Order: sequence, then structure tokens, then C-alpha cells
Amino acid sequence: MHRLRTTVARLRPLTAAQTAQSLSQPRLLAIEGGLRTFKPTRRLNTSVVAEPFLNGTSSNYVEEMYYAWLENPRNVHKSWDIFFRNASAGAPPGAAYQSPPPLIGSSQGLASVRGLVGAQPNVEKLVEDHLAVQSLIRAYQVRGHHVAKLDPMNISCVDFDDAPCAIGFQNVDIAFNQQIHLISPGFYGLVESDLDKVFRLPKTTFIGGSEGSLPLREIIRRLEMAYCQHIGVEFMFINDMEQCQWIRQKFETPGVMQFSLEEKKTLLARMIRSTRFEEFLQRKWSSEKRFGLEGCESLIPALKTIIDKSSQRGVESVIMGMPHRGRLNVLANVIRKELDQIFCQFDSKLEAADEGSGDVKYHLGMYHKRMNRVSDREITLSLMANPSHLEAVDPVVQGKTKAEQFYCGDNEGKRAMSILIHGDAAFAGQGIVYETFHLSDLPSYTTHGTIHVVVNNQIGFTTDPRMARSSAYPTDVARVVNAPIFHVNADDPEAVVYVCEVAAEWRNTFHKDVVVDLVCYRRNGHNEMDEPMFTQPLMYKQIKKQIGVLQQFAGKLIAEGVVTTQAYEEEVARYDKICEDAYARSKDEKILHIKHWLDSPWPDFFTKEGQPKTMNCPSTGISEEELNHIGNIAASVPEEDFTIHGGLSRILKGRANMVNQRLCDWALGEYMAFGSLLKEGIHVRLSGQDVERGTFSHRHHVLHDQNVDKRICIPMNYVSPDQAPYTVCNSSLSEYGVLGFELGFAMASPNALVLWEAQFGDFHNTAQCIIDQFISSGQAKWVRQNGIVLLLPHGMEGMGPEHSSARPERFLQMCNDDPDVFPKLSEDFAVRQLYDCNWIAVNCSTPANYFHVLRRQILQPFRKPLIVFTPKSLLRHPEAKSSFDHMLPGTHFMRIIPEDGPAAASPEKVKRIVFCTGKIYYELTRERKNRGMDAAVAVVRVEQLSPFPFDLVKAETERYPNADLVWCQEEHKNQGYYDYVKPRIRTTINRTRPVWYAGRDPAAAPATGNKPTHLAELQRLLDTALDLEAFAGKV
Ligand SMILES: Cc1ncc(C[n+]2csc(CCOP(=O)(O)OP(=O)(O)O)c2C)c(N)n1
Ligand SMILES: [Mg+2]
Repeated sequence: MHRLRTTVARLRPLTAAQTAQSLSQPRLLAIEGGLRTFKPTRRLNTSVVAEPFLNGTSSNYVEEMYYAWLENPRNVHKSWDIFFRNASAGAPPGAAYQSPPPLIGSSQGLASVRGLVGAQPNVEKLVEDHLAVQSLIRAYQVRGHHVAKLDPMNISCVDFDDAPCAIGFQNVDIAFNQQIHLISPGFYGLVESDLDKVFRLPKTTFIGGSEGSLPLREIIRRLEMAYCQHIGVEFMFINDMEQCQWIRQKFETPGVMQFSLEEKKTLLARMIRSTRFEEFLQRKWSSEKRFGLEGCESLIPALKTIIDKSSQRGVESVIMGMPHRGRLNVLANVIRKELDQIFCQFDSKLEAADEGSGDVKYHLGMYHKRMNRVSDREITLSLMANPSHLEAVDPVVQGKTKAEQFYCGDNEGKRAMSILIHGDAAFAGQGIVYETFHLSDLPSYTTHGTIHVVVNNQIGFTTDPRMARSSAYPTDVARVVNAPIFHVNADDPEAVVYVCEVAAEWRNTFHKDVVVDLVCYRRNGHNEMDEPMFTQPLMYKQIKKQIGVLQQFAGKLIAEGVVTTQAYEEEVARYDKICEDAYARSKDEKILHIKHWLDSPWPDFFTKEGQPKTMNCPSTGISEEELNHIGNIAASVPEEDFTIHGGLSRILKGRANMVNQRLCDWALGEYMAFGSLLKEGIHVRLSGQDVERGTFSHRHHVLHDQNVDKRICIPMNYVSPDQAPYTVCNSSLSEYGVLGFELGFAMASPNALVLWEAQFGDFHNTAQCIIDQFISSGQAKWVRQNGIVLLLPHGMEGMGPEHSSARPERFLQMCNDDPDVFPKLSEDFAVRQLYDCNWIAVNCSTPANYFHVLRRQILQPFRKPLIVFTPKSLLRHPEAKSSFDHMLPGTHFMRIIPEDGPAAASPEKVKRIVFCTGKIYYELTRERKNRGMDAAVAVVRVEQLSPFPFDLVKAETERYPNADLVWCQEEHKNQGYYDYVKPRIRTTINRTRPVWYAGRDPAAAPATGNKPTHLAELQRLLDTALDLEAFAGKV
């Protein structure tokens, strides 16, 4: 740190207040001659009940009025004039007062007030002083957090230096001597002598408690207590009056932050656990990375408070996501993972009992059902496994939470909720945080409020906040969704717990996001091996002087008499013994079971041992009757008096015609798959940008009434009375967030088909982190299966470098099947191969095959991610239609589609096998026909690219003994499938023959933007593929 920062207390005037200030110009003149003082000589005796405005706290004000009136009745407002005249004439209580003429609603009223203000300096001063006090209160509410003592180190992480301060109201150090001074010229003209004047409090504050007026001195003192101590409340940007009032009440009401003896003891016990756990690990494994919590030990009571309070409000399941910092502590002391299971993770000699590569201990997840002692209710806590990529787990947690809510019919988020824990640098820096926030209020994505807790240790690895973010706080991103932000000094456990109570109540009242910013420090380096003095010398000199929070807090409670020193020490010894005992037990563990770290078990889906119940996949075909039924639904508008667009009527008519002809196009094939699964009780959820209609206007799963706003109809939900519900939802324009969300949704249950569709396949790369870190490697790292489906529109159609390629090469490169080993074939080879792979990649050329592969996703006895490269022009291609015959019982997904034309009839005459995948098949066969080469060239479609159908490709190569082998693709040579399929085809033929290439040349961009070039390239590659001499003489 090149300089220490100190918090500068600054309050700036507000727009409303500025208006008040401009109104107050005459007033300054009025008081120039010095302050008036009023010496009351007699009191008014009037019943407060009958005239409630005459209560004790307003007496100063009334007296002021009274003496002004005595001086000259015209000094006061007419209503006061009448009142005092009546009272002096002996009117009984309640009879003296007559309501004043209305001020609002008529310009005449306003004009008369203006006249009054100008003409009567006393009233004017009174109004101005009240406005000033109101502005003062508001200034505290808006900016009190700027001056709150949030930083345990006193090295502020918040830099307001750049914000000019037009008027100064200096922070009042009430902690010392209760002395309050206003500096000249004071706040909007309020000066020292105003401090003892009593002011009526506006409705927008609760500092009065049961009192409606207070002396200014007390107003300031209470505001300082509410807004400028260890809690900084940032909420005035929220544009909902009720919510603002709710927060004010929680923080302003006098005495609101009080704890019973029992609560203090529980808090101390939690602080002991949190602190001593880290100390224990440090003692036993001083040279191991664990990303300890030292400096933010109050995170543990913070989370436990949130969970306790939420459980009391009826929450049964809490899903958490968090980064590395303090994760082991959370597992041990919040989720209550057995300590020996945690400690044995430090034993490097432990043998892995499960498949896969496993992951490091501070990434693993956990699921635990237990009784919550505070609420006496059962609660399930899960901590999601996550990759190192900070914040990537955020949308995944949201998706899983949404799914839990969905499956238990919890439409308001009363039973399941999420907590996300963040680091300060990551929260500010990672865009996924913003993307996740933007899901928070969308009907199909909301989890009805997430509680965010930021471990704000004011550093990210070696980078301090001045270099890490441009906002004052790391939490500013939350303001976009109007989430209140509670900053709190983490060295004050009571303040932390209070703030967490309010956060939990907020979430369970308004069902909106809220942020708790634990301002703390990091006692060690980034991990326990790092030397922080290299880069943060001043900060760490300060940290070395810092007394640990437990020691401070225990000292406080001992001084208060809440516990004795002896009781405290006994509690510490008790927990230390728990750790020692668990440590001894952990030595007995010889095997590491990653399965014990599952965050989302599917107990009924697998056998007790966690294996698939069978290794078969039944036929994925459905009956003719069902095809007809679903087809008719797809062609209908099942609601009465529902007017659809004329163009859509034509589309539906076209569907009806296809059904009559026993045909399916792509959209209808998808309809058949979804509809049949729904009928079988499988929930289907399709999410992504514009999926309801479909980017290519082919799907139309949501019909819109042309005459009634917001009236929609989803025919898919009319398939059968006892069907599962169908969710189809247009998403926000986020790939990273939404794909992460759907992945999380798919985690919750194996009995759902969850699909995410990219608008165009290439856009998946903004979600690359979810694909790389979760989808392709999730099972290997966390032994957790997932059946998410990615639909990625792909194809070179002359649309230019964007929108063309879903980058199949990237997905194929991440497949785990060995290109050089021909697998052992068995009867269940096809299923076993699927079971062994990390994910499935297909490029279907027919609607029937697309239908089958979607159904297979559910009918196979395990779950694997499925990547589907989906077509664009094929959606309407007249040949890309499938007969019902290919979808009937007994049919199934075809991993390859062999040649079935003249070439197949006389295989020995075939000179070439052209292997291909996807849409190029139609271009190839058209060209082959044009050239009259149907008998000479066999075209074989590889529909399942990965796991590679070694067995079937081998059979095809053997079927045509005199043919050379060509791989044809429309993509460039360094892209597409070539690098993936070539070594695998070579393996199937024992590397005896070459595999020639027909496709576009290598290129940097996926496609040309020039249509003639596109067509020329296409023609050239077709020429090569069908020119039987093209490879003659080559080796
Ligand atoms: C997406 C991503 N980028 C970079 C990193 C490397 N990295 C690990 S921890 C860390 C600093 C995190 O700081 P902060 O979020 O404040 O958490 P803290 O470690 O301070 O608790 C960085 C940059 C990462 N894990 N993930
Ligand atoms: Mg940090």
C-alpha cells in the first residue's frame, strides 16, 4: 500500500435538500442579526389527548409559536393565530384548534404559503429548520455508511476522496464524551445553538421510537448510533418506499440491536469454533494450503444466523455456493461435515475409491440433512462443489435452488433458498456476478431472493482494491437490482449477527436479494504459504498489530459478565478436544470417497452402491397413436377464442399436413420428443434466448393472442391431463449465467430433460467456463452426473464468420475417448461407451434421430451431458424430414446412418466411402446424384461423433472393400470434426488405409462473409469429395 486511507466523514447535500436550501435564502438574512431566544414566562395548559400536537416533545416549538404570536399575531400562521386567540379566550381543550386552509391541490394555497414564508420570518425559520433537520436525517440515511467505522484495520477500503463535498457536517464522536458540535456554517444553516431545540421527526425516520419529536442533539446522536458505528447501511437507492421504511425501522429504532445472555453465549461458542478450527489446522498442517478464514472468523456465526433465522421462517433447504476462503471452516462448522472426513483430506497417501480425477479439498461439495437447534426444524444444507473459477458457481447455485423450489411446488421461495458467498475482488471483478443478479427477478429464473455474503478482506491475492475495481465498494454491482447492502465491521460479531438477522428477514419478507458485506482483513497471505509483506507491507504491519476478533469479543463478554474467564477457557478446551479426537479418528481412514462429498445425490436413481440400475437403453420409439396425438397438439391452438397470427396459422396447418402424411420436420420431431417425455412424467425445461418462438421462427411453443395483451397458450402443456409440466422460457441475454443456471437446474433431479439453446452456436463461447469447468469435467471432478442438453445451431450458410460455427472442434477436443485404442466390443457396447464418456456430442441429420437422442437422454440409465449441433437451413429442408416409421416402437437413435441407396446394393462396386456429419450430407448426395455417381460413392453419416461409434464405422469400412475413405466436412480443415474423426477412423481400420480430407482449407475465421466465395468453397469441397481421382498418387 503506498498510502493508508482514512475514512473522511463527508455528507453531501441532496437534491431535495438543495431545493430547501434555495428556499432558505431569506432566512439567512433573518438570522444575521443574531439568534433569537425565547424565555417562556407562562405555560399553556391544554389537554394533549384533545390536542395531540401539543405533546411534551413539541412544547418548545409551541412555545416559540406562542411568543411569536404575542409579539405580533401576524408573525404566525393563521391557524396558530386562531388557536391562540381561542385558547386565550378560554376555549376548552380540543375546541381551540381549527384546521388550516389546504396547502396542496390549489395553486392559490401554494401562493399563500409562499407569501407567508416571505412575509413572516418566524414561520419561515421554523419551516427551514425542519427542512434542514429532515435533510440531515436523510443525509445520514443516504451517506451514513460513508462515515461508519467499518474497517477493523482503519485502512478504509472505500475511497470517497474524489467525491466533492459541498457542505460539511462533520462526524460526531459520540463514543467519547457525548459532545456534539456543529461546525460553522453548519448543516443547511443549523448551528450550535439549534442543538437543544426540539424538532418534529418526519415519517421517514424511526429514531424517535415512541417519540414524535426530539432535540436536535438527540436526533444526531441517534442517527450516529444507527448509521455511523459498525454497520453501514446502503439502501436509499431502493425505489420502493415500503422497503426503505422497513430497513430504516430495522436500524433506527432505538435499542433494536440487543442480544439476550443466551444469544451472546451462543455467539461466543460459534466464534470459538470458527477461530479454533483454523488454529487447529494451522497447528497440524502448517505447510498446507487451506485458504483459512483468519481475519473473518465471524463469517461462521454470520452464516449460522442466516440459516437459523431462515429455518425459523420455514426454509427447509439452503443451497450455498462459495469460493476457497474459509470453505473448510464452513464445511465443518456450518454444514457440519464430520471433522475426521475433513482432516483425512490432508493425508496425501489416501487412495481414491471413486472414478475420476477427484478435486482438491477446498472445491468439494457437501449435502447434509440435520436438525436446526434454534428452530427445532429439519434443514438440508448443501454446499455446491465448484471449480477454481471464481463466481462461476453463482448461477449454478441459483439453478439448483430454482429446481428444488419447482419440484416441491414452492412458488414463492419459502422452502428453499440460496446463499452465495463471495470474495471482494471477485465480486467486483467477475461479470458473472452481474449476469446472475439479472436473473434474480425473472419469472422463470428467480429464486425469490438470495443472501449474498462478501468476505471483504480488502485484498485479492496481492492486489488491493484501488487496483482491482473502480467502484467505492466491492458490492456496488448489487445496486442494479435494488438489493440493500449491509456493510459491517467483521470485528464486531454482534453487529455481524444483527445484520445477518435483518438480511434473513429481508429475504424472507420481500423475497429479494440482499448483500452482507463483511469488512475484514486477511491475517495471512493469499494462502498460508504466501508472504503478504512483499506487496502489502503497511497493511500487514497493521494486521500484525490487530488483536484477533475472538480475543476481543471474549474480553468484551467477560467484562460484561456474560461469561467468566474460566467458562470461556473451558469452551475453548472442549472444542479443541473435539478436533483432536476427530484427528485421531481420521488416521484410520485409508480410502478417499469423493462420493461422500456429493452436493446433489440422486438416491433413487442409482443402486445403493451408486451404480446405474441397468446397462440397457430401451427403444426410444413411441406408438403411432402417440405420434398422431402429439402431432395434432403441435398443430393446434388448445384454447378457446384465441386468435393467432395468420402466418402461424399457416405453420400449424403445415404441421397438420405433415402429421397426415406421417412425416416430421425438425420442429415436429422435437415436439414429439418433448411431448412424449412429458406424458411419461418427465419435466422438460427449455431455456435460452428467444427459445419460445425459436431463433429461426420454427418452434412456436408459445402462442400469443393477437388481440389480448399477454395472453399466451402453450399447447405442449395440453398433451395429457397427468403430464409433467413443460417450461419454456426466453432467457436474459446471457450465456454464462443462463447455461450455468440450467446446469444447476439439471443437477437437482435426474428425471428432467433440461435444455439450453444458444441463439447461434458460436455464442456458447461466452459460457465457456461453464462448459469447461462443469459440463465436460464435472463428473470426473465431483462424481456427479448431469444430463443437461446444449442445442447449438451450427452450419456454414454464407452468413459470415459469426453465426456459422458452434465450434464442434472445441467440444470434440474435450471428449475423453481414446483416438488410438479400438475399444473392446461387447453386447452392451453402445450403452457402456456412453456410460464411460464425459459427454455425448451429436450432429443429427434427421428429425427422427434428433427425436431419439433427446429421448435417450432420459431413457438411458445414467446421465451425461449432451451436445447437439443443430441445423439452421435443414429446419425447412424438404428432404430433412422423417417418416413416423423411424420413430415407432423398436426404433432407436442411429449412431451412424449407413448408405441405403444403390451403392449399398452393390458394395463391392463402390469406389469411395464419404463419411460426413450433419447438413453437408444433403449437399453431397445432391451433387452425387447430379454427377450420376450414386452407385460409385457411398455416403455414411456419423451422427454420434462422441463417443465415437468405432464398431459401426468399422462395419462400414468392411462393407465396401474396394473403396477409399474420405472425411468430408463443410468446415475449415483446422475446425469441425476432421482432427477428431481422422485418428479414430484410422484406428478402426488398423491404420491400413489413409483417410482423405474433403473440406475447406485451414482458416482463422470460421467462415467467409462473402457469398460467392462461400459458394465457390462449397463447390470445391464437393468436387474433391466426389472426384475419384482427387487423391490418386497421394500418400
Ligand atoms: C476467474 C478467476 N480468475 C482468477 C483466479 C485466481 N485467483 C484465485 S484467488 C484470487 C483472488 C481472489 O480475491 P477475493 O475475491 O478478494 O478473495 P480472497 O482470496 O481475498 O478471499 C485470484 C485472482 C480465479 N481463481 N478465478
Ligand atoms: Mg479478498
